[in-house]
Amino acid sequence: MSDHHMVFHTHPMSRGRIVRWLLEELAVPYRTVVHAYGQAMKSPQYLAINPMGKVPAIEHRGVVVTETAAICAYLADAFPQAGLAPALDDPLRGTYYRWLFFAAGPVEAAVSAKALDQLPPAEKAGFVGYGSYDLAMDALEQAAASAAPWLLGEQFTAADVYVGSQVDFGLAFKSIPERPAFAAWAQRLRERQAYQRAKALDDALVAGTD
Ligand SMILES: N[C@@H](CCC(=O)N[C@@H](CS)C(=O)NCC(=O)O)C(=O)O
Repeated sequence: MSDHHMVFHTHPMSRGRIVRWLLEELAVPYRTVVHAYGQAMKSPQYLAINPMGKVPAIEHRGVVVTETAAICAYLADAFPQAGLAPALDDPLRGTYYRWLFFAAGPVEAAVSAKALDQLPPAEKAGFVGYGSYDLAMDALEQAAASAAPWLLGEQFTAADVYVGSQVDFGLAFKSIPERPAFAAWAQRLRERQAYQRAKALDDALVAGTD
């Protein structure tokens, strides 16, 4: 197999769904390897790919990329013809990085802490990267409200896939509050053909029909 082949390590009920959507947006060929949760994901073979023993991960051009946000950003740059990243000299690259990193760091951490009932006391807000759950949600709402129709305006990018997935999953799992700006952006995202293709592929894997 050539180095240029893409291998996608995932589980259909995981953050791998985000990467699947991005891959479908790119419309490039890839081979899916599903890893069962538990011991299989902690096998020496898979730990050699991701020492965290977690999915998703990709292998492409002889390189492993882990971390969903990094995979999205990497893939958008690796296939520039798809136009899923702003040009390097485009000032909107700043907006792009800003929301990608905001979602991968503060939003993920705030949502996880809330789900586990582990939110820090209010007086520690200055110490915690996300400040408070409400502060992080208010800033995320600003991002969603600015999407017209996408985070960077007319250009749909990997930031819409990654940050938008946090909103989409958050609404589905009720881990983020229901707000009109979240609902409106999520609705536009769900209408994308690549979103629907990716969802169908992963839902089929979950149902065991693939
Ligand atoms: N920070 C990682 C998180 C990856 C992660 O936690 N994946 C979960 C599924 S969504 C997993 O593989 N859990 C199985 C385990 O840890 O054993 C990313 O954004 O990709």
